[in-house]
Amino acid sequence: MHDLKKYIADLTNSIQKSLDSIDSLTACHTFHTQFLGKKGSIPALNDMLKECTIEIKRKLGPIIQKLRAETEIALNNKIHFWTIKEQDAAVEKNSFFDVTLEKNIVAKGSMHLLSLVTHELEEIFISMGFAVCKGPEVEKSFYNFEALNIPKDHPARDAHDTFWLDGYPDLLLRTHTSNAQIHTMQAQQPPLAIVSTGRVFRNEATDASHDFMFMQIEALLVDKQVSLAHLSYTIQTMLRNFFGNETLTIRMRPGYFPFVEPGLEVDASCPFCTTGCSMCKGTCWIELGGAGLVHPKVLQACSIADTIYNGFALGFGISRLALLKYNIPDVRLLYTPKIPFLSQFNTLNR
Ligand code: FA5
Repeated sequence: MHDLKKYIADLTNSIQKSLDSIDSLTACHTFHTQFLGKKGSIPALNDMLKECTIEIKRKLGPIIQKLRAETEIALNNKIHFWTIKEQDAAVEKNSFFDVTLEKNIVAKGSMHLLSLVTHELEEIFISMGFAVCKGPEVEKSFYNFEALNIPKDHPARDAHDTFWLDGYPDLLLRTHTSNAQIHTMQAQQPPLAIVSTGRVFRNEATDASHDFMFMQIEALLVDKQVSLAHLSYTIQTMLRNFFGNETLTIRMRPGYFPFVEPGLEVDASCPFCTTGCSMCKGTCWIELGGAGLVHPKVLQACSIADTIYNGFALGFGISRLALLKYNIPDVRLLYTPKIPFLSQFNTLNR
């Protein structure tokens, strides 16, 4: 036990040193192979633990699990940082232009509208003191469902038609960004405030407002005495900043999500019609997302004392926010390779 404990402590130090020395996306991949990959040092710890007594397993199991979760989050943050840094460097490199060329010969690329909107939303949350983190797109069922109080056979799973990975019974493409809540709370004790954006996947038919792959933004705040007033203020600040001086009407109504109690649905009035259209399915309202106070069972699943702490969470569709802000009539247009359509948004690039 003592030997393994010391080994874990040494490994934690060397993980930290390697993390600090990451200086590129390639280094991120090397780090992943060395520590988190199939033959990496962290999965190897589980093999070592298999040989130990139940008592040692009980003591060291959670420590290994925590090390893994913290390492995954730290690596995801590095990947996020280096992706942006390397993209910026590439843009800068290509921004050289030959003054002797005619103006219209130099074709300029730009960031995709969804990336712009994502950065805009992240910046709003950063200004409110939230930290940015990323959750994995290929996920274990535990993080996508069980830890979020959605056990097997729960009817709420029907709303998340899931892409499971062939040959890996426990792996899926995440159906929402709420998995980031669990990774965060396993790695960090409160107070905490994070925002997490990214792609999510659902095996469902597409229409003007639904796609099988879309983007969400998730925010989570855990502290003492958090109330619906804090949540409502955060949603209002987010939407007010995002839409500028909003002309949209926002409504909140009770909603059910197993991982929050009470739960809310947040809708915006349809900007495309006043009497009902295909976008709002005749209701004149477009659903932006869900929110609520974190369910005590979710805090317990992450070993956070629910008698001391509580929190709020929200999850919104980024694609829907983009449609509303830029009057785009069909979500599927965002993934077309139609340059004339996409380049309309070039002027928004900073
Ligand atoms: C969720 O995914 C919850 N995880 C949100 C949440 C987070 C609730 C935290 C409470 C606390 P829902 O399935 O309703 O909830 O999806 C959230 C939003 O994603 C929707 O309101 C909508 O804006 C967007 N969305 C859902 N399905 C699609 C789709 N197929 N295509 C595009 N956007 C979608």
